[in-house]
Amino acid sequence: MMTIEEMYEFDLNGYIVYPNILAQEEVEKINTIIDNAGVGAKRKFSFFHIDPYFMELMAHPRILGVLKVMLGDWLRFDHAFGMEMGKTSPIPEDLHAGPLKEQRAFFYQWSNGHMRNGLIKVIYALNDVNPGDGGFICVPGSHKGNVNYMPRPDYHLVVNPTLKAGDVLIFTEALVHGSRPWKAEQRRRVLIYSYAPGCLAWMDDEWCEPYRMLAANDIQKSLLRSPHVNEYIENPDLSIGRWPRNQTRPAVQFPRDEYMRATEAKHTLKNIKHSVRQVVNGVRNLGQLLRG
Ligand SMILES: O=C(O)CCC(=O)C(=O)O
Repeated sequence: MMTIEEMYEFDLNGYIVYPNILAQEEVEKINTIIDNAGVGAKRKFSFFHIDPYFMELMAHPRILGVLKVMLGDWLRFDHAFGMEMGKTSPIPEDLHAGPLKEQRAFFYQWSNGHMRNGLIKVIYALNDVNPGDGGFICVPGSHKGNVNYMPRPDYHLVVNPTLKAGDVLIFTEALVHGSRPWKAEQRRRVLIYSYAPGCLAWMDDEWCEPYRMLAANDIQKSLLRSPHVNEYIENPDLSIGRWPRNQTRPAVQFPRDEYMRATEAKHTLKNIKHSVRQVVNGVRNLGQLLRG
């Protein structure tokens, strides 16, 4: 659900911040998972394979309520990635997207009293963003622009929204947006989940394929379905992923592909190395104890 004030704000700006969606303990938990998995050191990183928590986040009930208003009940998950930046990271300053780019796939429209978007991105902030820190930037209102002009990142109308760790910033890809180099001492880390109307895809469907086997419930499975039009009846009473009465969901076997096998092998190797290190340390400590 979105309140009328939230819809007004999103319609005006093309983005909206929902504060405190994640509690501080959840933020700490996510940061610890990412630190322990050692994936966050890259500027852009994948995270679904490291912990089931990230699938739960894909189907965050409060955020899904908002997405249903923005994309319709038949919405689907499209792709996700994490981003990490430090003060010295070589981040090129950029602005991209907008309603006139990419074959106009990033549309923002209203019809029949409903809002519709071609692609929505949900940014989970995992640290505070104070004024001037950098990170996400955008041109508010540009999702409704009609003039084919891409401003430079230092353009006077560009904003760099401030956030608290645990806040969620949702924007339409029709918004002209991008990144600014990170200036704060503390590193920047975000998780970005993208969603599309059920019949559309931005990313090649193969992207979701390895993750389908990780879905733990019907809502997660349904969000990971491939893009298609179906005889799904838009009905606000149906929760996402529920199929209309008299229609049963086909049983789909999600194949384990090379990616998942490679990921699992990498993790098994890491665990073995960890166990070996523990044994070596144990033997070393025992030796010291016996000698001392
Ligand atoms: O958060 C950022 O730094 C930019 C994200 C972005 O440009 C995107 O998701 O398309």
